[in-house]
Amino acid sequence: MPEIALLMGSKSDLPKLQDTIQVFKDFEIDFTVRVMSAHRTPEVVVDFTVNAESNGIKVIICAAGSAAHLAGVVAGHTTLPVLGIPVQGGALNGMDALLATVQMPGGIPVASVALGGGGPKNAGLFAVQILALSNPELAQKLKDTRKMQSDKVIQADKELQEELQS
Ligand code: RP5
Repeated sequence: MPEIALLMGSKSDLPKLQDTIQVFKDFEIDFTVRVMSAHRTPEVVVDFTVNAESNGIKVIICAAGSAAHLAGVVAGHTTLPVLGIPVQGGALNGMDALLATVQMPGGIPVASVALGGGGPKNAGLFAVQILALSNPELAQKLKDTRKMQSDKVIQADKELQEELQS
């Protein structure tokens, strides 16, 4: 049963969410990915969200661009943790989506990741970190991944020093 739901406002968002999906694959997490829009299919969004907890979902990630209301609407209908991915693109290149996602009113939290760059990947990792609170095996995998990441940087620095000395 999926514990993470990744919702996107449009199928056109999918290419920007590959890093998020890759995290779930890397950590062997059961996840569901859906297209639903706060504007174009609001009833679908509400129906999915009010049933999410009883369907076993523990974290909901919402990705949307432009007037990005998906994360806010979802957060208004659940007490599950909601992460927002502002999607780059459109006339303002995502600045509108960033502000819409991050500037939530008090009482209805949405944890926004960065616009572009590592944002989509970090949304996936953050969701895994939430699940890891009650899953020691997942917690260990996260620690191992961090260690591999650090090792790569240390190795890159070592190689750079060798290049500079040759
Ligand atoms: C948002 O509008 C979607 O999340 C997408 O980023 C943007 C444009 O959607 P399309 O017109 O490409 O379907 O709701």
